[in-house]
Amino acid sequence: MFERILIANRGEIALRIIRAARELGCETVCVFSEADRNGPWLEQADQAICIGPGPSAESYLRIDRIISAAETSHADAIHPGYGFLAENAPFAEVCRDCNIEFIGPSPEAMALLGDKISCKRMAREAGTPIFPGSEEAIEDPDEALQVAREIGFPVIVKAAAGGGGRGMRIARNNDDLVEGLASAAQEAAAAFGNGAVYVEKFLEHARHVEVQCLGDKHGNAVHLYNRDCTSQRRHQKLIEEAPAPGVDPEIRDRVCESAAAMLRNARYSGAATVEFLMDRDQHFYMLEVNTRVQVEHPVTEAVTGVDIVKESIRVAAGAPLSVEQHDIELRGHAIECRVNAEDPDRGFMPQPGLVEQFAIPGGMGVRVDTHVRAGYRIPPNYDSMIGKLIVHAGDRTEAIARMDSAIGEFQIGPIKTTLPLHKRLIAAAPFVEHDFDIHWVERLLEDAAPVAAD
Ligand code: MV4
Repeated sequence: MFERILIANRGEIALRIIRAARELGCETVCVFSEADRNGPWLEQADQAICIGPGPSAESYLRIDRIISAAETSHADAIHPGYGFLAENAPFAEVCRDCNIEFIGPSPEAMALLGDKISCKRMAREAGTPIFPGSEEAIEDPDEALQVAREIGFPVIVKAAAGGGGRGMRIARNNDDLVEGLASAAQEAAAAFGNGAVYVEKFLEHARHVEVQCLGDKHGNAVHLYNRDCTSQRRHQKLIEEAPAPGVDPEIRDRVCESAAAMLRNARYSGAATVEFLMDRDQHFYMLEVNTRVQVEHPVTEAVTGVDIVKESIRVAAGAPLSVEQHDIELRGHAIECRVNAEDPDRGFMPQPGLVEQFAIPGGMGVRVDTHVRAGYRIPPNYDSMIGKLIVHAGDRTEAIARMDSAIGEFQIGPIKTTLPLHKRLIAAAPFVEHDFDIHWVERLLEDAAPVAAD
């Protein structure tokens, strides 16, 4: 096992990694920016090293400073968490060159799955369902038009290096397609330094269902079943749950096993999530693979009992997975609400500033992952997520009731948060009946009056 892990992240995920590392007997080193000088999570680390000013580009994204901090503190591993450098293959490569274990996949596996064209090829080979479309990068408009003739409109142009909704264009006719191809390629070249694009069938009404997987360095890969992340706004997830409701067990098992097979073929080590869209008839289509631990990992931990962060550290240290596929069973239902310091009544405007009141809910099946406490000042520099409220119960109906009760207990002020919106969302008919799609929250926000203050 590692002696000392450097955590190249901040906030709730830094705290989550500190807890896992401590349980495994590892010391922890946190790097932090000047804006995070008073971050409560830093008190829990064995050491904290300032690596620069508030802007991420001058601190949490500075590979040179993070590596220097690891070397001076004699850290033998780096956990990247999510965001920042978590899916940066060159960073994983620098770690390897410096003899520091990157807690995550090899740079090769990360690059293979990070490129959506090669990722789709891996899926095809593993029998993971994908959208019909081009198998390689599209070189000219005629190729794109030929693909569209074969699969039919609407189609979507996507950047091989894109993700999270960037570099996409929907095309409903030939003119759209020729235009979208050029603009997507141009945007991708500027944003990612890689202008490669591909074309696939576009699905209008879908649910976002993803499969949590874990791999080790001994050729093993398992899945921890699925999650539904359909409740989102502008590609920002709001509510996640496990398992995904309304998926027949036989279909679920087949898709989950195909996701694990894909990672096994990629010789993948660490935590990964294979994302899918699911249509009304439970047809699945792979979108992309996230090569990191995700924000929503706790709902899977709740229903499987597997500590995903501890497992990610253990496999990086060379241990085999502590679970085999047949050990992993689903128990009950879990829901997570992301608590963002944002005002839903004002276009989700971020609400940095002093948190004066912060009383968290508790009780059976209630988990709060947060780095915040009363007296903490939210810096304006970073993501607005200040915590996650996760509930676990016997079934989905009981989990919704438990979430409603827990939201009622949560008191945060004077800053505005997404909690009052969550209370409304979990009570709304489309959510209760899981008769929803990826646009349902945006539709509800357009239709309804502003959220009342709590
Ligand atoms: C799609 C799609 C429909 N058809 N691909 C958006 C983010 C990126 N991960 C892929 N995305 C989509 N890809 C095909 N072929 C619709 C989306 C999409 C979406 C996907 C998941 C969650 C929210 C979304 C919101 C808008 C569009």
